[in-house]
Amino acid sequence: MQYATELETTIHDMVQKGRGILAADESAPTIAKRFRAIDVESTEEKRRAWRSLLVTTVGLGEYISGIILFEETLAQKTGDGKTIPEAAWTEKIVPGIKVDKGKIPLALSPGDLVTQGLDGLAERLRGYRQQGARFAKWREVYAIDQHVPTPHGIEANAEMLARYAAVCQAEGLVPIVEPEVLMDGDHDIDRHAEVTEAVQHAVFHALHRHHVALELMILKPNMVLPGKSCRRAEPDEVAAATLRILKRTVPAAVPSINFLSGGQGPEEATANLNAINQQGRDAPWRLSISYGRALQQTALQAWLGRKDNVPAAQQALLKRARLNHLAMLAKYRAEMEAE
Ligand code: 5MM
Repeated sequence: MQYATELETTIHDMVQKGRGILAADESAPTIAKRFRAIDVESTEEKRRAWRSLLVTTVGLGEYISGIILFEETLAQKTGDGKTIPEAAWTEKIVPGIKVDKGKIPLALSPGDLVTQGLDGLAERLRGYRQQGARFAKWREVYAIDQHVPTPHGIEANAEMLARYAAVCQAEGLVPIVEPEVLMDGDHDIDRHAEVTEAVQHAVFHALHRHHVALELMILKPNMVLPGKSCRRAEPDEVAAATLRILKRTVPAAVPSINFLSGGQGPEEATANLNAINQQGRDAPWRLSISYGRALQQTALQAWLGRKDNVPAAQQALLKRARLNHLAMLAKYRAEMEAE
C-alpha cells in the first residue's frame, strides 16, 4: 500500500491509552440545531468561534488524540491566525474530516437509508490532506422498526462503508468506519443487539472483500442499548451486550473501537464506557470514544455564544474529556461528577 507508513503513524498518534476522539463534524443543519438549543444563530463566524474554542482548550490533548472536523472548519482560523487543524496539532490532536454527504432513502427499499458521497471522493481527499486532515470519517445510519433494516439495506450500507474505507487508505487517510444503529424507537436491548450484530458482520465481510487493512482503520460503532422509548439499561447490562456483539464480529486486528454517544446523556455515556472498559479488560482492541454531543453538550451550555464565557466552556469540555479518560481506564465513579 502506497501510504502504509503515513497510515501507521496516524494510527499511532490517534490510538493511545486514555485518549479518545472528539466529533465536531456536525453538518450545517445539525450545528444549527445544536446552536438553536442555546439560542445562538448558526453563522459562519459563530461556528468558527465555537470550533476554535474547542481546539484552543489548553490541556485537551491529554485526553483527546483526534478531532473530526467539518469541511468548512478546515480553512477557518483561530484568533491567533493558526488554521483550526494547526491549532489542534499544537495539543497533539490529529485533525480529521467527515467526508460523507449525508443520508438519503435507499431507492426501492422503504425505510432503509444509505449515505452518499463516493463520487469524486479520491480527489476531495487529496484536497483535505493538503489542508491538514490525516483521517476521515463516514457514517451509515440504520433505523430500527419491525421491517428495517432489511438484509438488502444492511448489505448496501456495508458496501458503501467498505468502498469509502478503501479509497481513504489508497489516498493516505485513516478511515473511521461508522455504522450507527439508532437508539430511536421502543425496541428492547436484544433487538438492538441482533441488528448491531448483523450490521457489523456485513461491514467486516465487505471490508475484507475490498482489501481494507483492518490494522489501519478505526471502528466507530454504537453501544448496544434499549431504544429511547424502552426502559433504561444499567451500565453493566449495556457493557455485557456491547462486548458480546463486538467480540463476535470485530477482528482482533482492528486497533481501536471508538464509540459514538448517539443521544445518550453525557454522564450516561461516560458510565457505560467505564463499564465496557471494566468488563473488556481482556478485549483485543482499545475501547475509547468518538463522542459528539456527550463531549460538547455541557460546554455549549456554558458558552451560550458569548466571548466572556469561553473559559467556563473550555473548563466544561476539559471536565467531560477527563472523566471519559478515566472511564477509558475503568477508573470513573459517578461521585466524580460533583468534584
Ligand atoms: C452519530 O453522530 C456522530 C457522533 O456524535 P454523537 O456522539 O453525538 O452521537 C457524529 O460524528 C455525527 O456523525 C456528526 O455530528 C455529523 O452528523 P450530521 O448528521 O450532521 O451529518
